[in-house]
Amino acid sequence: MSHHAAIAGALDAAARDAAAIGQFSAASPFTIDEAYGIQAMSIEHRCQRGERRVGIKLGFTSRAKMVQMGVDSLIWGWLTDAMIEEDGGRVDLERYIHPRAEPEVCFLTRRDITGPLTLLESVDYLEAVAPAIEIIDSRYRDFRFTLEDVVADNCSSAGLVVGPWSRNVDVLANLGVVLRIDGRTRQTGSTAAILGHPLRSLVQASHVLTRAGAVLPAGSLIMAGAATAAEAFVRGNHVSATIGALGRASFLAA
Ligand code: 0L1
Ligand code: MG
Repeated sequence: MSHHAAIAGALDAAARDAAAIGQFSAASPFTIDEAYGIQAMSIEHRCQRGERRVGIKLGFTSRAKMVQMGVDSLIWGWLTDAMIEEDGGRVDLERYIHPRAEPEVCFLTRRDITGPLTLLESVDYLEAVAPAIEIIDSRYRDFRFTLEDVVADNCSSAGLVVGPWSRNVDVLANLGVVLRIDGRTRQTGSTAAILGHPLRSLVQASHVLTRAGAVLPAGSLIMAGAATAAEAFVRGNHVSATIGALGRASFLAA
């Protein structure tokens, strides 16, 4: 087994068992392209266990997230069906190591994305939009990593809660974003913080997929990236995200 395959196996096991591990890139550096290769191998392990790819997530699409994690590049990872948590339901913390919640916009696509899109074209690829919460959960101890390490770790993808779908695509430019834990406001922001406009995440998604040689089928989810920093939560917390006119997504950590 190659060294990169061994890293992919270790990251997959850490996610499956919700057990933190150390970083890899300090001891044996790898490039960003190699990190995406490791990510692909690690997702393949999930698919072999019966999980299905349902979309992708973009990360670090806002300054708030870049500053929080000390990086300056947009990254992306895969979402699988096993990551979907019920809106308004209970999220079982046994599945997670040290989860954090971040408010996001989620897109549902209506056409296959087979190549790079312009901003104007991107609207035509949208079926619906929803308020959402991404639950990120780095597999690395203390939530610390290099850019290469986090990409290899599928960009900390762990869970997502998607609120009510609507066709409210025209209002996305500057919606108020509020993340609450137990009713107390913990983060506020605007959808304008997501690359200037959340639709730009769709454009970026088309570019990263093209670079990866991947086609995203119609009916896929795209998480646009957080407008604010992420917040840690613990058992018993009620977590909600409100995204202006899109509405609210929420869960109880159990
Ligand atoms: O914005 C993001 O979803 C980035 C996720 C990867 C980094 C992190 O764990 O914060
Ligand atoms: Mg995110």
